[in-house]
Amino acid sequence: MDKSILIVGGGTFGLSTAYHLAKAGYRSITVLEKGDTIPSPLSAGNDLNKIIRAEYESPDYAELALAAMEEWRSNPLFSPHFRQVGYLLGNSAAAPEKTRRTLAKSLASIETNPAFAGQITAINSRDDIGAVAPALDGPMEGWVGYFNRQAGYARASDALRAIHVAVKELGVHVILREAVVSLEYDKDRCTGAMTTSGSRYPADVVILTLGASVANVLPSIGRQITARSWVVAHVQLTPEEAAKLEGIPVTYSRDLGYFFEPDQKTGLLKVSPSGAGYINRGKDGISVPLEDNTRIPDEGQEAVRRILREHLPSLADRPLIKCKICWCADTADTDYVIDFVPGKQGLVVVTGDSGHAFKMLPVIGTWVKTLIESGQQTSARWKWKEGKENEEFGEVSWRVGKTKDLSDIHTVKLP
Ligand code: FSA
Repeated sequence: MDKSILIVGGGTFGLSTAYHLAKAGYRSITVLEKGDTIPSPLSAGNDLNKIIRAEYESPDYAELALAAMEEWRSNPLFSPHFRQVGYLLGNSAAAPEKTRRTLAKSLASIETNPAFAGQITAINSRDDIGAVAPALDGPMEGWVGYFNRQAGYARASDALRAIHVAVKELGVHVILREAVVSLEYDKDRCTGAMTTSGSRYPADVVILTLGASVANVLPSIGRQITARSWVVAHVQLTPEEAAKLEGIPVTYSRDLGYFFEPDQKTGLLKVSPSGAGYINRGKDGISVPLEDNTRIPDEGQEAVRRILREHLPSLADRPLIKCKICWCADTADTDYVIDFVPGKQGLVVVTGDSGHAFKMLPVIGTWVKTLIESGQQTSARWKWKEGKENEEFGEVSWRVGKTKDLSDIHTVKLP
């Protein structure tokens, strides 16, 4: 508790870590955030919505997600930002074998888990869709999957704002506009960090929670973390249109992409195409995020419209607004990396979200606390993955297609 803690990165992982350490009684915690606001423009959590679901092929993650969901439901810090509207997960008629198999595994994993008893409805026909989501008036012919009542979404930016307020109340120093340029060492011990402003932040434990940008500060992690991005777009609804879609489930056609209940305050509806994502490989072969995330691949627009045509055709020709690419820190096996950096003392990484971590916001920090206090990562899956090349790995079971490099394709900035 007397150890001073420096958390580099004020996003989903960083704020959850600060929150749980502060709650546990750590008295000297500083969070450095490069962006000028929280949620930071650089954070993947800076998003209207994120999916909250607990079905995982791996029972371990399912258990963690169920614990997180319990917090989303019952902890007053998180519950105002959670909407348990259910999750309609399936494949369109055109879906490839791969996403059909994934879906079958996902369904099998929850059918046998008592935590989901009575929550799941198989969807085998257009009428079945109408029964659980009557407001979806697109063709969805041949669309099959299931509806999981025990799921929904978080208003992600709102949740980050709330946890930011909470950590400040707990005495955490959150410093904005401070970008770390280098870590400081005394032999093998990490003693703190230096920022672009020339300030030094000494600490007993330095925790890097930099998401997709982590290789900028710790290049040696570049082989196990690949910055990979997906297109996010929104359409503007009128208040009447938004009201009609109030309460629709998070709907994810594995082969096409997903969308959320529109935000009733702003009328914004978020849509995101699936696929294998976009990287930005520099000269050294390591993919790191682009500075500007507001340009999207041309093909992203058509992919968004295709999702709308299939599910909500009256919105399919609307202008797409607030478009961006959202950067994830991908690992080859989609496991997070939560560990001490080998060969260094006092230096921890918490990264590798692999596009499935926001739901864990309420609990991530508890894992980091356990790591720091036990002095080693006992869970094999979250260990530093020395030597594991993060090359082509289209084999992530829920993704289809091939990753593209943004420098090989045309991108566009929409208004
Ligand atoms: O945990 C979740 O259900 C979020 S998946 C959202 C997504 O866009 C993926 O579909 C995509 O493959 C990538 O992992 C980024 O996150």
